Amino acid sequence: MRLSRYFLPLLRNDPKEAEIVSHKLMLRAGLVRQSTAGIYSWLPLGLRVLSKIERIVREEQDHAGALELLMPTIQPAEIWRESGRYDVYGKELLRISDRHEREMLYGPTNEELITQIFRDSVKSYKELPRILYHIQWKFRDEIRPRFGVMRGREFLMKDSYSFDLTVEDARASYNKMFVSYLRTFNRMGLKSIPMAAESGVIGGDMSHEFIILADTGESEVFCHRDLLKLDSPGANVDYEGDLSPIIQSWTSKYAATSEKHDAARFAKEVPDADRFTTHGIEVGHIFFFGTKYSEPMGCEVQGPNGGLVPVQMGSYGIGVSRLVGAIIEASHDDAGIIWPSSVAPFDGGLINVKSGDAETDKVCEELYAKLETAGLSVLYDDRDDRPGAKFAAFDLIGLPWQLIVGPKGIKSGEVELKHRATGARHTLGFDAVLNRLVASAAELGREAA
Ligand code: 5CA
Repeated sequence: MRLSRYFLPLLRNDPKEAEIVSHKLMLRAGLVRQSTAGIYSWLPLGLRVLSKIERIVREEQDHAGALELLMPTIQPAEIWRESGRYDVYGKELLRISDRHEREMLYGPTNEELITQIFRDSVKSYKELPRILYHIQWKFRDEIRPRFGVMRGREFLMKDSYSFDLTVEDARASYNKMFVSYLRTFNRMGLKSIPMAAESGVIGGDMSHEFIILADTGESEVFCHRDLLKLDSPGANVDYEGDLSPIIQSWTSKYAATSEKHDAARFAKEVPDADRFTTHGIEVGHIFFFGTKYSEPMGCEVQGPNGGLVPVQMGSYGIGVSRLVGAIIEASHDDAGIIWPSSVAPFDGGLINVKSGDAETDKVCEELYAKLETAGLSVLYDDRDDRPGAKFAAFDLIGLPWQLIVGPKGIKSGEVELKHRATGARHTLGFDAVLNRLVASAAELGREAA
């Protein structure tokens, strides 16, 4: 993509309305613009990140055996009356009425709708277990939307729902989602720690929040240091096998957000040197709630003995749009964002230090064409601007590498490759730089597999 033809409105200064670093950087780097409180438009660069996150979430859901569908944003009030949540949900629920005065709502979550779909279609235990998911916009009329996309009113969520015959089977589904979450966040370059949680308005008696660590995160977290050293399950994890040893390794050590923190237990269970206190951001939340919805809504299947049994259910959410902010909180410096390669909007940037100089333009055009042909996505700064302004812009938007091409280097057949995360610079010949970048892209592809 040529920057001269792109839409990238950068801001020089920190916008006043932004309190936290990710919100500031998302506005400054031209990722989003606020439409009204807690509601954002995604500009081209931001949308590329959102789509990449969505893709990783989808791949890991599919890998765990979940099936994608798509439910609408608008739901009828009746099914929420059936579950009993229409009145309980309070002002966070955006209630709407259509031209026939029929009561509707903008979905804040989808337990009711998926339960309705399932009960109308599945009659026998032989069609269980199933996990269904979608990635869809939600609306919650938060009393205090803040921190940009981290706590929006309209936000993109991946929500999955599991259906099982027995509590034991439901636990196996829960474990599948648990493991897939560890993999999902790990692929985004994040350290996530599952923590026992309250289930609140969703209900149920088994629940974990997935918290990613970031010094600037909203919640205070307390955990055993050993959890930081645990590896995420590999791509070869067998989702049909027994996942409980993995769950065990992640849940046997102390970890709690301030809401559930028990200072006395922390002191007793965790030796002094292993106590770790930091901040974190909730990027996922999983729930097992048994028959909380299936019973009142009559979602029953014929069991092995012929009688009707309500299905055992769980739900599993990931804050897809929140993750864009959360990743920035976890990965930035004074100059701007540092995208992990797997979610970066472009693989890298190509900076023409002297646009308009025939020789420099020619080398840049050639490198650009070759990189694109090799399958890399490159943001090519072909604008007529000061080199300093270009460097600052690329540090701000945080692509993993910058290829800097100027007349001086060209004379000796060389260009400079800057690694955004470390600041390391290498001077390389044209072919060497191409080989290196193509090899690193291939490496990333292998990691994802
Ligand atoms: N039905 C369940 C699971 S599908 C549910 O709604 N869970 S939740 O309320 O915990 O939301 C799931 C995830 O969505 C959260 O972990 C969080 O990452 C994200 N999320 C929740 N509220 C917001 C919000 N206001 N803005 C941005 N992301 C949010």
